[in-house]
This record gives sequence, structure tokens and C-alpha cells, in this order.
Amino acid sequence: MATSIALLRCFFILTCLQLVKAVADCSHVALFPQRPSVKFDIVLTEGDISPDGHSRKGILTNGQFPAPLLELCQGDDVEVSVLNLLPYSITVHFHGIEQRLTPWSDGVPGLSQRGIKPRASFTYKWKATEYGSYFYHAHQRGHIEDGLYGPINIHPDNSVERPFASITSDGDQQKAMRKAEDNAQSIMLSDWRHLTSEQLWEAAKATGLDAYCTNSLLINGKGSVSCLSPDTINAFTSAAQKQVLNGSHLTDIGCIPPTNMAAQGPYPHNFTNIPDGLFSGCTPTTGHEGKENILVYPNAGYVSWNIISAAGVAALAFSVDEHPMYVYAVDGRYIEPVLTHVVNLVPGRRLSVLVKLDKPPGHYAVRSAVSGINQILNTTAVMSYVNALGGTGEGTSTGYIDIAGTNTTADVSFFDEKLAVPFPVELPAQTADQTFVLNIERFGNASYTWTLGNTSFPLALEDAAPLLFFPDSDVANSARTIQTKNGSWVDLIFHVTSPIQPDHPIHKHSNKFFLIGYGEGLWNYSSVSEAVRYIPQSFNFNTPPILDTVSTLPASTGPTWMAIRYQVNNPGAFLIHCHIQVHTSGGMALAILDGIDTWPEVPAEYRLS
Ligand SMILES: *[C@@H]1O[C@H](CO)[C@@H](O)[C@H](O)[C@H]1NC(C)=O
Ligand SMILES: *[C@@H]1O[C@H](CO)[C@@H](O)[C@H](O)[C@H]1NC(C)=O
Ligand SMILES: *[C@@H]1O[C@H](CO)[C@@H](O)[C@H](O)[C@H]1NC(C)=O
Ligand SMILES: *[C@@H]1O[C@H](CO)[C@@H](O)[C@H](O)[C@H]1NC(C)=O
Ligand SMILES: *[C@@H]1O[C@H](CO)[C@@H](O)[C@H](O)[C@H]1NC(C)=O
Ligand SMILES: *[C@@H]1O[C@H](CO)[C@@H](O)[C@H](O)[C@H]1NC(C)=O
Ligand SMILES: *[C@@H]1O[C@H](CO)[C@@H](O)[C@H](O)[C@H]1NC(C)=O
Ligand SMILES: *[C@@H]1O[C@H](CO)[C@@H](O)[C@H](O)[C@H]1NC(C)=O
Ligand SMILES: [Cu+2]
Repeated sequence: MATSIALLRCFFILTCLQLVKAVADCSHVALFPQRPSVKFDIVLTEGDISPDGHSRKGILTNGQFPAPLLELCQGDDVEVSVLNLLPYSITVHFHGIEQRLTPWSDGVPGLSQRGIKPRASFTYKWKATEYGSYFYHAHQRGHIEDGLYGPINIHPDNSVERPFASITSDGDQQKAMRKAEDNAQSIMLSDWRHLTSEQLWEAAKATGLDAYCTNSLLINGKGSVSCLSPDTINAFTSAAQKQVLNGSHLTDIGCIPPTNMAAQGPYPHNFTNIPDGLFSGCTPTTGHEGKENILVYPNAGYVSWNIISAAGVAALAFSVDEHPMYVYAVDGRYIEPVLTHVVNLVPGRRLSVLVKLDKPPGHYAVRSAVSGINQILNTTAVMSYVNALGGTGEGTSTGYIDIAGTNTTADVSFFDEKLAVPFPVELPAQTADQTFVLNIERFGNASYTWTLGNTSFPLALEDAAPLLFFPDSDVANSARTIQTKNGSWVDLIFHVTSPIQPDHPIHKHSNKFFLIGYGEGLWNYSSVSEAVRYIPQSFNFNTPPILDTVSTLPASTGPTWMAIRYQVNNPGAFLIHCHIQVHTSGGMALAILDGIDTWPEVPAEYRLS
């Protein structure tokens, strides 16, 4: 029934373009009473897309790539109807949205629903309980890397205190910042591969390799491929890269070669099966639609950007030439603002920033570059003052970072979310009721399979009976899940047991957590309380960051650990996983059966047989 109605409404894709409406003005909306449900209709189709000038199959959302912005007011009841006209099953996850009391709308196949089959539809219903910057993306197999991702902006209720008074005591300046926030622009960063997600997965299985490189970087869905000369690549190869390379060189796409034992581990590999473009093979383009041009209005004083990383594999550095930024929110929640030149975003991270528009009217390069040691790759967009004279702004501006994401002068500062102070500060319980140590290491006998916990969560489990509906299944009672009691406090220790591993951006579904500690070396403690007795300097119980995505420390020479604490307050089956998509496909995921003692009754429309 639901399917046929959505089909009728969206039979012609063009009419669906109008169905996603921007809802920007929240000034009249108080938290209570809320306005009626805000509805979005989303139609997914497959198409040939070429965001960086190379054509391949990808996912269009209402005919667009990236997917359109969902703009909401805090307190809104939201309904997103997805019609799947793709040739494969799909789900949609709302990244960072806590899904309070609606665990069946979290969009994870095998946990909260079955994949939406071709020509079928599914309606996600949830409440925008928290304000801030989020995004929605495909959550079945590797399909996020086929282009299903779009921003979500939830405007805070008027009653929520903004942190701008920490930047300035000038009332007019504060008003300008508030106005900039109301009109925040989305900056969607991503990486782009020339192989589809299924080709990528086939290549991983055929070669046994971890596919840690990409082909281009995009800003708001636009980019190009500029192949660097071997001399340039060698000149920018860092000391850390040289150590891993052990005398060899980065490939023509700036990538650590697949033959590198340190990066791939001592497993059997079949190098004859490597498809072109996976680790090497560069063909330059000038891009498909040119560079993204971001228009700004200096009369407004400031522009606010919600910067979102939907990257599949690359950790990114981001900056705009000659313009420092105030970072004022991380993962959709305010912090004490920090003035910085460069921000780093791991896959899944959102940062909200204010940029003061006080420079001569002109065109300034906006830079995104891979910050990890796995690759040297960059792209640029242009920020244009609306009153700039002439030109399209081919850059004469001076960058804070180079093509490798490294500082160009000694006084360039980088933002570190691990040191950010929440606004306002909130505190977790002083002790936890349960502690789980989640080992992160390679699994089995291949470079592309991983653990999170005591075992791996194979991709095939996406097709298993969804745990929220089948809590008595074998999977629900296996080492692939952990079970918690509602109301309890839980510590998760991400234990990166062996080098060399990249930083893993671990994303927890449902409610946010406190980052309470991290360090180098093995985790040899039974609990955080015990660890605090030996290494108190590794913990922060006064101003712990509040996040939904945290990056493990780079394990380049030895093991590392990271400790998070959260209160179970939203019963349901929620995934925790690495947001490097090839790692999740390779099993770096775990199902948390939160508050399984008080799971809610599933509404009839979501029940499964
Ligand atoms: C580094 O290269 C040398 C000489 O080619 C080789 O003997 C050694 O095993 C390599 N080290 C590692 C860690 O791969
Ligand atoms: C590598 O793959 C090719 C093509 O599938 C196959 O012919 C060959 O036997 C494989 N080599 C090894 C060492 O497994
Ligand atoms: C990477 O940065 C360099 C240096 O600013 C620039 O010339 C080049 O166009 C950038 N690459 C892309 C794809 O934008
Ligand atoms: C980058 O910053 C580091 C640390 O401050 C400094 O040692 C280095 O010289 C800087 N790089 C350049 C090119 O100035
Ligand atoms: C290890 O490799 C063998 C074949 O080489 C395969 O049959 C087996 O399933 C693999 N084991 C794991 C845990 O992946
Ligand atoms: C891993 O296994 C150990 C030993 O059996 C157990 O104590 C621990 O709870 C398990 N961890 C997880 C996350 O399941
Ligand atoms: C779960 O725990 C939270 C936090 O203590 C509480 O607010 C909520 O009412 C509990 N839910 C149920 C169903 O008991
Ligand atoms: C854990 O290891 C550290 C060194 O890494 C050591 O100082 C500490 O005493 C150890 N703690 C326990 C409980 O063994
Ligand atoms: Cu990972």
C-alpha cells in the first residue's frame, strides 16, 4: 500500500525534485508545541555520474548528487519516505540522529530493518530531538561510496544558548554570528572512487588487499583529477610515509603501493587481480562541472559552514586561504569556540565554523587534502566575495596547507576535537557499570577483514533476521553483539592492538558518548577506574568531548587505546563501526543491544514476520 502511493506520487522523477523542500525559518517554532510532521520524499535511481570528470554508475537522490539538504527545526517530527528504484537493495541511515524511541528508523540492515528491495519503499519516522549538523547516507553494503549522501541541518530551538558570546562581547557581532548560523551553508566533503562499491568489494575479495586509496576528492560533489608528477609526489612524501615505504615510492595516485607489507600485513595477496585505479593509474581531468564556487556576502560580516565528511576512506584536512575559522560545534553539538586555520575531518565527522569576511573582496581557494599517510591527494573549491571584481578566481591566494595537507608556515594551527570543550560542559557518571574492550585488528587471513571486539561482523549478516525484531536469534547471542541494561553506564575501550593501522573513525549509532581518555601502548587494565590509578594523565573527566564519531590514534609504531563512556538511555539494536567503508564491509562492526531489558514494542507498520 505504502509502496504504491509513493510510486504514484513519484512516478515521474521530475515531480519528485519538488518534494524535498527546504524548511529554513524556525523563528516561529518553539520546541513545544511542535508543528506538524515534516515530510520528505526521496527517490533513488541509478545513473552515470562523473563528479570528477570520469564517468561511472552512481546513485542519484531525486535526480541529484550529492543528495539534497534536509533542513529541519529542533523538535520537528520527521518522515522520510524512500522509494528505491535502484537495481539492488538499499537502506538509509541518519548519521548522528539519536533515534530516541524510534530504533526501527535507524536504517541498518540486519539490525533495524530488512534492505528496501528494488521498487519497494520504506518510511523512516523520527524526532529531531537535538539541534545541529548531521547527514544521511546509504547503509547497505558499500553503497555510500556510490554517492548516496546528503546534509541534514537541524536549527536549534530559540531556548538553546549559543556559544558566540565566548568569541566577542560586542552585541552586533554576536547578532551577525547568529544570523550567519541561521543561514549556514553545507560543505559536503567526500572522496570519489572510479570503481563502484561492488567492483571494489569484488577486488578486495580477489586480491585480499585493503583498498585504502581513492581517486579524487570532492567539495559539494565537484572535483577533478590532477595527476602529480613523480618528482612532486616524491617532494611531498613525508618522513612517516618514507618510513613505511622502506625505500619504495608512492604510486602515480600518491598511494602507498599494495605490495607494501607494513601497510597490508603478512597475508597472501593476488596482485594480478588488481583493477586499474585501485592503487595506481591516473588520468587527469578538468572536472565535469568545474570547481565548486562558494559565494559569500561580506556585508553579513560572517559566513557559517556546516562542514561534513561523507568520505569513504580518506581523512581530510580542510581550510580556506587567508581566512581563519571559529569552530563552534562538533558532531552537531556546541563547543567553546576555537580559532584555527585548518580543521581535520575523519569520515563521519561534522564541524560547524564561522568565517569572518574581513579580507579584500576577491576569490580565495578552499582546500581539501588527504591528511593520512596512506595517500597524497588534494582538491580545491573557490570562496568568492560577492563584490569581488572579475575573474572566476583562479587562485592567487595563499594557502595554510599544501597538497599533502601539511602546514605551509610554522604558525598554522590545526583544530583537535579531542581537546574541544563542550558548551555547556556535561559530565558522565564517575564509574561505569560495564566495560567492554573492543579489539581492532586484522581478522582471518586477508588484509581487508577486520575485528571490532572478539570477532568480525561479516557483510552477510546484513541479510540476517534483523536483531531488533529477533533478539533470540543466534547472532543476537553471539560474540558479534554486546548487551547492556537500560540506564546503565557503559565504557567501550577501542584497543588497536598492533601496528600499522590507520586512524579508525569509530561511529556509534543512537546517543552520543563522552570521550574520557586515550593513550599509546597496550590496554592492560580491567576497567577505567583501574587505569586511572596508573595513568591519570591519560583521562579527562572535567571537560570530556561529546561526540558520535571518534578517531582512534594512529598506530604507526605500536598499539593504542581510546576510552568512551555513555549512558544507555535509548533501548534498541544499534551498530558501532568504523566509518572507513571498506573496513565496515570487512567486518569492523559490532551490534550493541542497548537496554535489551526494556526494548519497546515495535509499531505494527514496522513489524516483521
Ligand atoms: C625494508 O627493505 C629491506 C631491503 O629491501 C628489507 O630487507 C626489509 O625486510 C624491509 N623491511 C620491512 C619492514 O619491510
Ligand atoms: C590470481 O588470480 C588469477 C585470476 O583470478 C588466477 O589465475 C591466479 O591463479 C591467482 N594467483 C594466485 C597466486 O592465487
Ligand atoms: C591541488 O592543489 C594545487 C596547489 O594549490 C592546485 O594547483 C591543484 O589544482 C589542486 N588540485 C585540484 C584537483 O584541485
Ligand atoms: C609546520 O609546523 C611545524 C610545527 O610547528 C614546524 O616545525 C614546521 O616547520 C612547519 N612547516 C613549515 C613548512 O613551516
Ligand atoms: C583463509 O583462506 C582460505 C583459503 O586460502 C579460505 O578457505 C578460508 O576461508 C580463509 N579463512 C578466513 C577466516 O577467511
Ligand atoms: C571477549 O572475550 C572475553 C573472553 O571470553 C570476554 O571476557 C569479553 O567480554 C569479550 N568481549 C566482548 C566485547 O564481547
Ligand atoms: C531508559 O533509561 C533512561 C535513562 O535512565 C530513561 O530516561 C528511560 O525512561 C528508560 N527507558 C525505559 C523504557 O525504561
Ligand atoms: C600497564 O602497562 C604500563 C606500561 O605500558 C605499566 O606502567 C603499568 O604498570 C601496567 N599496568 C598493569 C596493571 O599491569
Ligand atoms: Cu577502520
